[in-house]
Amino acid sequence: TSTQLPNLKRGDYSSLTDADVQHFERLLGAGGVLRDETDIAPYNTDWMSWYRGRSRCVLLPRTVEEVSAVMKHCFDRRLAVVPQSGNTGLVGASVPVFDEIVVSMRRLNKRFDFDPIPGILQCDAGLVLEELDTRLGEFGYMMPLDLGAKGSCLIGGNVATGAGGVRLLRYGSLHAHVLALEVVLPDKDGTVLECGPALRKDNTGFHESHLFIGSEGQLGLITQVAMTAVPKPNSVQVAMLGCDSFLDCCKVLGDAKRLLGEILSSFEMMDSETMRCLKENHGRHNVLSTPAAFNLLIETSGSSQEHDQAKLNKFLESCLEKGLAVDGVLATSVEQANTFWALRENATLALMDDGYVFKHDISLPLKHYYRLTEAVRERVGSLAKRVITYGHVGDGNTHLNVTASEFSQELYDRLYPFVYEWTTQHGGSISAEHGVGLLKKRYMPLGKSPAHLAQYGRLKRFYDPRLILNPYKMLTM
Ligand code: FAD
Ligand code: S2G
Ligand code: ZN
Repeated sequence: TSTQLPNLKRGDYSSLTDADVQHFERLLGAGGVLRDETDIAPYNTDWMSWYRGRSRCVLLPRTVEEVSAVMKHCFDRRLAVVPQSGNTGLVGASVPVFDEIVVSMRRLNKRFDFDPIPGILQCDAGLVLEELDTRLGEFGYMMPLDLGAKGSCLIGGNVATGAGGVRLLRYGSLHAHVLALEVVLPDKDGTVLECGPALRKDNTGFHESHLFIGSEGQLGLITQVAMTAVPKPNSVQVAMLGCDSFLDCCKVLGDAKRLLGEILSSFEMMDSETMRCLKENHGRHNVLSTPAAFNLLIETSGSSQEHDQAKLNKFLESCLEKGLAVDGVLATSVEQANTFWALRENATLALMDDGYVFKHDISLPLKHYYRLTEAVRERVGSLAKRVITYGHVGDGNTHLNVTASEFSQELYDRLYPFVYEWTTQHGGSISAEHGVGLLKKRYMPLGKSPAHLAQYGRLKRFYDPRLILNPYKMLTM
């Protein structure tokens, strides 16, 4: 792979035997065990094709009992395991490094229980995010998170990565919505851990469900999720605004929070390089007639079309009158609103047509948000084809992406560790929502004390005493 693999050597895990395979086939039935190289290939490679593992066995359990029996056997035999859901992760955390067994959750997708009075969902971890959103729509509800991978990612994977996305600004993170999890532990019994009842309030323990949010398959296999859904808004309005400076974007955000208040639901940004890439690679044109250095996508979600449209119109006019924006347009139809969102959602795909992409998912204090882009642009110069930045400005999450026609060690060395050192030196986090995985493992110590890292190591060993879950990633132990 062209992404630098830290010089890893295979741990002292057992190798798969025919006896193991027969045992798994007895547990899961023939359809639950993949051994054919072609069938296994998509489970060995991540979405970005940065990493390629050499797993010789993919298991697809259908029930928590099957997951438990599998983990009991893997513990007994000290077989390394990679939990996998939609395999849309962007840090190399969902695929094997060597011959780890992949335990795919995609067949654990039967249970869907929703109580529309409290708005509480209890479901199998293997349900696709978009399917959940659609099914909740029948009750006038929706999922509190939305991301470009919604058609493939599974809710168990979303919880395991602590996924953010474009609704976080309004509805908060998964920590605000997960009420309880069922998790299978990698121990001698394949313990099924019930992390609490599905209640809005339960103050009787250490709230360990939160430990598994963002745990990246390190601590246990999430098999059931209980979480709150949110009422589907009657009125969704979308506007695009063009700003000449990032400082103006920040002022617009401040005004949006004040003037749009409770109906503000998304505040995304695409810089001019992103718009150029969308046009050149995907033929998608900016909807603003005056091209701007920063293109904001602002969405409101409320209960009254008339009220919300008036509010958003008034807001746009105010930004233009104050000179904070050079151009602005309010979508007048759902189709037009979808065109605006298509710009933001296609940024990821459009930049991949450039060739090799160095991706970033970083949180920064807003005053530094775009300074990172400027510092990287200056540092890499003509080594990069493009330095483009889009992201969830509303919650300080930048997706700085650097493209080149192919992987270049020289460009890699100019970028790393510079990008992550700059980030932590400016009070940021090296991962805002995608996690750490393999991609950022070596930078985990940045901004974290040895005591902090040692604590993570103790927690890991407490839940995974034989270190069989998702080895080689995230933790520097
Ligand atoms: P996988 O990729 O299969 O697994 C992710 C991690 O979770 C791995 O470490 C895996 O071992 C672990 N895991 C998976 N299932 C379980 C389980 N049941 N129990 C325990 N561990 C498990 N992410 C965002 O946060 N915001 C975005 O806006 C966003 N946009 C994206 C857009 C595109 C086009 C793509 C390709 C990805 C995007 N992502 C985004 C990244 C990715 O979609 C998320 O990280 C998502 O939550 C991964 O879910 P998944 O089901 O694909 O999990
Ligand atoms: C997004 C995922 C893709 C990317 O689009 O919000 O989280 O390009 C990202 O990093
Ligand atoms: Zn994102």
